Amino acid sequence: MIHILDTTWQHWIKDNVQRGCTKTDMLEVMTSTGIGIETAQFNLTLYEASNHPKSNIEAVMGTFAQDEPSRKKEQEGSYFFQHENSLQTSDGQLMHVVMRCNAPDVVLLDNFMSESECDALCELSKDTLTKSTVVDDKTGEGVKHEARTSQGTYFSLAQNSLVEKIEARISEITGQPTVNGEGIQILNYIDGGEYKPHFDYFPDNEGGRANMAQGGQRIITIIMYLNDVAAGGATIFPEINLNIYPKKGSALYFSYFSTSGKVDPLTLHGGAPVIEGEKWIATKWLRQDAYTA
Ligand code: PD2
Ligand code: ZN
Repeated sequence: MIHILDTTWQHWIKDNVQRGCTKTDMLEVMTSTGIGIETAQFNLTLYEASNHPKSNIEAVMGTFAQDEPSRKKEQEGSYFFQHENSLQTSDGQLMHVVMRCNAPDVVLLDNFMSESECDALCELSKDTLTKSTVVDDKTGEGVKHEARTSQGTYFSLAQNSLVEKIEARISEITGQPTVNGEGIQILNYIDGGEYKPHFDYFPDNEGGRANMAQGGQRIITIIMYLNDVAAGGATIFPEINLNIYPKKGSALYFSYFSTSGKVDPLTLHGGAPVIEGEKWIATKWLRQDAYTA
């Protein structure tokens, strides 16, 4: 039967790959000690796969010898959805985990919000929409840019009872205090409106550091889909070839900041152009610490 070899062998494979040994030579040594050929081949393939930069296999492997601590270990505890297929927040909202990816840390929940909550958020914001901005590299201020062609508006924390309820729900599913959240942002995309791929965490430049002076780095994003979109408008993760299509009431969670302070470039993401109809979302960005701007 094929099996995963113990850590001594895993280190042996790693050392020999790094020394430049050929697969054939390694297989010969391994089989000469009594390891079956299929197990030997399997473990070499597993080593290759678990060391690929975009690998998710280390989460399954766990023990495989790596130079860096595994992503999975770094992210443990960073989210709430370790084992649940569904969860109910204390306000009675029952949601289902539709999809989960460990590296990067991405979770899709349906029924995060009711249809009437989605409609109310759109209704409350439709008269205050202005052109969306991106963070300027130098000043850290919001500036208009062709990469982001939506219009939007912000709610302040607990601005009304609905916003307060949604913020409490977000706090429960992320395990983060509500004061660590930036205000909920409502975005509306029409006619080809898009948000080109970007990172939600701040870059290590002047503008980024100005933004991090209060509240620290962004660590988690929640995108809540407030309507169904006739065509286009997916949230895309080009590094992992993942597309999430808007579904009214569902919420997309992703985190990108490890306990050791590293950000995760695999969370590069964007909003694909809306082809037909319009797209409404609510976005919440969570910081490391309390944020009061
Ligand atoms: O509209 C989206 O799907 C989208 C894509 C990327 C929203 C954001 N980023 C965001 O609000 O950060
Ligand atoms: Zn984003």
